[in-house]
Amino acid sequence: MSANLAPVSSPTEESTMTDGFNLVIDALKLNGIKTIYGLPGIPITDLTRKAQAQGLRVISFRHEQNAGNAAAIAGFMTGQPGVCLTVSAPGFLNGLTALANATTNCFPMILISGSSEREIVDLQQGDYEEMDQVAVARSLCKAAFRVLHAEDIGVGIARAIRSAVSGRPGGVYLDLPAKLFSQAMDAAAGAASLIQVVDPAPRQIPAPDAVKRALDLLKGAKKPLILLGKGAAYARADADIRALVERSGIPYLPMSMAKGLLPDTHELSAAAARSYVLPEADVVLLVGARLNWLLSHGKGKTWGGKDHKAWGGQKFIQIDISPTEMDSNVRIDAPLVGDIGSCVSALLAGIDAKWPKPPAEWLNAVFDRRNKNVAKMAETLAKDPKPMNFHSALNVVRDIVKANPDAMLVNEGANALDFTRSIVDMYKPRKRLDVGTWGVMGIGMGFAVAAAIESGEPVIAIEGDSAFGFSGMEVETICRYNLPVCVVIFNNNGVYRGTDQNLSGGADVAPTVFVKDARYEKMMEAFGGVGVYATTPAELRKGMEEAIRSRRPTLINAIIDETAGTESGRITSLNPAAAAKK
Ligand code: ADP
Ligand code: TPW
Repeated sequence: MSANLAPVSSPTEESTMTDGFNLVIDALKLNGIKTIYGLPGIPITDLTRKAQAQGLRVISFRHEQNAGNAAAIAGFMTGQPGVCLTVSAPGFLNGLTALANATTNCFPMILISGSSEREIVDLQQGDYEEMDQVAVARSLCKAAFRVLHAEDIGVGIARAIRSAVSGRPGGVYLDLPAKLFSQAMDAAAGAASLIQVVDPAPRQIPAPDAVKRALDLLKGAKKPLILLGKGAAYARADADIRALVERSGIPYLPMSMAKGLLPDTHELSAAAARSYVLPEADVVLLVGARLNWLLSHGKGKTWGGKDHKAWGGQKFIQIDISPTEMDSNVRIDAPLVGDIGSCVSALLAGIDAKWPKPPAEWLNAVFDRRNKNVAKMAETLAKDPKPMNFHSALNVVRDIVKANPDAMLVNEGANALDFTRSIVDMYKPRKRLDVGTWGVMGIGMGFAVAAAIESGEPVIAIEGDSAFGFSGMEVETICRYNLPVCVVIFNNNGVYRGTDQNLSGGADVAPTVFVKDARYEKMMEAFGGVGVYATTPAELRKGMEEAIRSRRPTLINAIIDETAGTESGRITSLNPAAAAKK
């Protein structure tokens, strides 16, 4: 270690001074942060070096958006804010998409960015990478702070942590101008200025009358349904949520990232009867799920309404930590505001052995429908078409995940997303990580890296070929850190599929079409990982089994029928032109 990198955080006889670099690192460590996801450059290169020298793990990416996505999903997985570190203006902007996405998904994350000199930025005198970053970030995150003096670093980091994890979690921006890092101060005073945040995400206990209102409504239901969202997964109230479902005997539906909160094979799962239960249910208990577009805003035909805007007649009970979420789309008859752990345990206290199970008529109708759909799907999965299609490929992934329930599953694409979500069962909480509330492409490799780092488990990333392209360069990162990531690209030669024609008849291919038979597996080989070209389910299975066994970075180029995909996957309702073509 060179002299200028020696830790000076703990005062010794020789060193009674500290500086901004060390105070930032000490403040993060004091608050249990173990990993920084980032990309070095002016003015934070030394911060990354010193952080590594002082025991933080620094995971360096090839693009800040991927580092940001890694930090965001680390926040979801651990409940602690994930930290992303970027350079000024362009690096900051690259990280900002991930910060906004984290906020949209309620993932706790802190984007720390170096920035240029305030005096020059504010007079717009044209500094290196000049930008008023706090002003830009503010509208895209929960909170944005700037620290100008070394003695305020402790407060700045404490505020960032609290803002990220308390209440509804989200993204926080922390601006650290270049000059801050070299500011020296007395080491003892510096240490005293740091704050170890006490109870960063305080429980929020629901009001007893709100609990009673919810229980009364639920008890009177003839066709009750529980809807679990990713907030329920985030809340880590796994045992109580399971008890709520099992003791009440109410069928439940998991949203995408809530899959596995109870095993998808659970007898009360209504996942395979979604289009039946949503319009039929009379009382719906939402647990950490918003009535946003993913749930058709709680109204319209999906919910049995007579047209796309009409209320379907359901009554809603909603558990959420954010009071203003209530009534955001339809009336919430029984709002239950508080943290999910406290709310669910309060409900459980009222659900005793005498609790009336839902009418058998409802349960039979739901499970008949589900069992029929499961049987139909089993038939489709058993087919072995040539070329391989989404179903025959996912039949393999489904088996591999079943055999490796601790593995993390990352998933993005359109068809590659929708089919994986419905075909691949999850068995444990917080194992499925995907495009979330925005349906954003580009989370793949960032999520995969963080999933491996934070869990230590093998990671399977099921990627559309278009989706993969947004973060594909991070296969180098995966190889560099030798992470047990198996990327499976469902390669159908384009966005959604590979068969579109140029309507002008000109020489350019259609906007959705890629190079045919692209050899993505060679990208992994280029950096020392394992590449597999798979045209059959057997080859795919062999490649995946070997990847999980060896824990070596692996990329499987799974060749899928290029006619197999539907435009926009299953959200054609938002793409009227594609819907008309169906
Ligand atoms: P999904 O997309 O799975 O339906 P959403 O992201 O729409 O889920 O909803 C998650 C909800 O969970 C948000 O409204 C958020 O406020 C809420 N939430 C997150 N963590 C908690 C918690 N610990 N307690 C209560 N609500 C929470
Ligand atoms: C940041 C729009 C939604 S899905 C998709 C795009 C480009 C790719 C679908 O093709 P893919 O999957 O991945 O090959 P498949 O299985 O259907 O063939 N930019 C961003 N986010 C989104 N959602 C888009 C564009 C989009």
